[in-house]
Amino acid sequence: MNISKIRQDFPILNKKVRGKSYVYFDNGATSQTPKSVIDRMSYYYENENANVHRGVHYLSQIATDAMEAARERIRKYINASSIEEVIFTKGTTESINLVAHSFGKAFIGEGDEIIVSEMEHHANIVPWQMMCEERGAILKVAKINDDGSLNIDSFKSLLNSNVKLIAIAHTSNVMGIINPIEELIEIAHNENIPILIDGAQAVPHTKVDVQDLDCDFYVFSAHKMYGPMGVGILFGKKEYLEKMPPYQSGGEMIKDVSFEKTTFNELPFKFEAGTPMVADIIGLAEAIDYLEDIGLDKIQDYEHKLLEYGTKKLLEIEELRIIGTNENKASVISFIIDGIHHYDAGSLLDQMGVAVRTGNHCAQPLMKRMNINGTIRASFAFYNTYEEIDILVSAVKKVKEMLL
Ligand code: 7TS
Repeated sequence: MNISKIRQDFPILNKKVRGKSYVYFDNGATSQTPKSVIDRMSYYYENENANVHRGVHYLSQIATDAMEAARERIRKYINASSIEEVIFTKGTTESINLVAHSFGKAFIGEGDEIIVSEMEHHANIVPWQMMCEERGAILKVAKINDDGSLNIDSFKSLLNSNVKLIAIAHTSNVMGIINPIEELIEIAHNENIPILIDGAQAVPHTKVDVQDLDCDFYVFSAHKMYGPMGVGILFGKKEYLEKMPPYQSGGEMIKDVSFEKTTFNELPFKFEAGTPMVADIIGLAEAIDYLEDIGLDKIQDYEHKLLEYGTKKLLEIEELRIIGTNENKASVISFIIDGIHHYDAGSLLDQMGVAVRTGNHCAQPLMKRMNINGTIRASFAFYNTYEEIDILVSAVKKVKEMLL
C-alpha cells in the first residue's frame, strides 16, 4: 500500500492545525472522507438532486436510480441475499433503536430476556433497556474477562428458552477487542435465538458477509467507514423484517392511506419513512468502492502492523497500561497512565497536534467493569503511519513529564 498516495485522497489530512500537521487518531469516532466520496456527493447536488420514489420527472428518476443502485452496491458488499434486507437508517444508533422498537413489539413479552455484554456501547444497551422496561422483559449481561475478551462461559450460562434476542458488538469501540461472532452466532442458533451484531467498529477494518455469518441483524454507520455522516445500515433477515411492524410512519412507508386504515409498503421501504438522505447513501456506496479498490485484506494487514507497532511503543512508557490486552484486536488502543486524568492528557495531546478520544467512550458499564473512569483512545486507520505513532508516543512522554 502506498500510504503517501492514499493520504493525498483525503483533503483533510493535508490541513494544518495551529500551523502544524495534525495526527488524526480518532477514527473510531469518525473516519475521514476521501475526495471521491465528497465529489460524488457534490455531483449529486449539482446534477441529480430531487426527491426519490415519488416523481415522474427526469431528475426524480435519476435520483431514485442512483439511490437504488447504491442500495444494490451495499447489498452486494455485505452479501445480503436481497435488497429487501438492506434498510437505510441514520446510523448504527437508529438501526438498533429500530430493531429494539419493532422486534420488541413483534416478539418480546413479559418475562422474556435479551442478552447484551459488558463491553457494549451505550447505543447497544439503552435501546434494549428501554424496550425491556416497556415490555416487562429482562436485560441480561454477559461478562467479560480481565483481558477484555468476552467470557464465553458467562455468555452460555445466560441462554435459556426465555431469551428472545442477543445483541453484541462485533468489535469493542473502547478496546478494539474482536468478538468471536461466528461462534456466538452458532451458539445462539443452536438455542434458536436470533442475534444482532453491532458492526459499527468492525466494518471499517474487515469485510463482512452476512450470509456467511448467518447473523439475523447486522448494523453499522457510514461515517466510521470513510463515508458521510447521517446514514447507516440495518441488515435484517427477511423472515424477521416481514413480521416486524414499521418503526416510524409517514410518507414512503405506506401502500394505501385512508382515515379508516393504512396499509404498509413492502420491504425495505416499510422501514424508511420520509425523505431519505439520498446524497449520503450514494456517498456510502462510493466509500465502499474506494475501500474495495484498496482491498480490505491489505487494509487489515497494514492496520494490524500499526496496532502491533503502537502497542509495543506505548508499552515502553512506564506507568502506561493498555485496557483490553487480548490479542484478537482491531487497530484501537485504549490506555491509561496512572496518576494522570485522561481529559488532561487528551487536551495536552491535542495542543501537541495529536487528536485522540478521551473519556468513557459511551461505555460506562465497561469503565465500571474495568475499574477506571475513562481512557485515552488512539484508533488507527489505513491512512495513518508509523511516524504518526512515533509522534503520539513522544507526545505521551511529554505529557507524563508535564503532569507527573
Ligand atoms: N456501536 C458502537 C460499537 C460504536 O462504536 C458506536 C459509535 C455506535 C454503536 C454508535 O454509532 P453512531 O454512528 O450511531 O453514533 N462509537 C463512537 C466512539 O467510539 N466514539 O465516538 C462514537
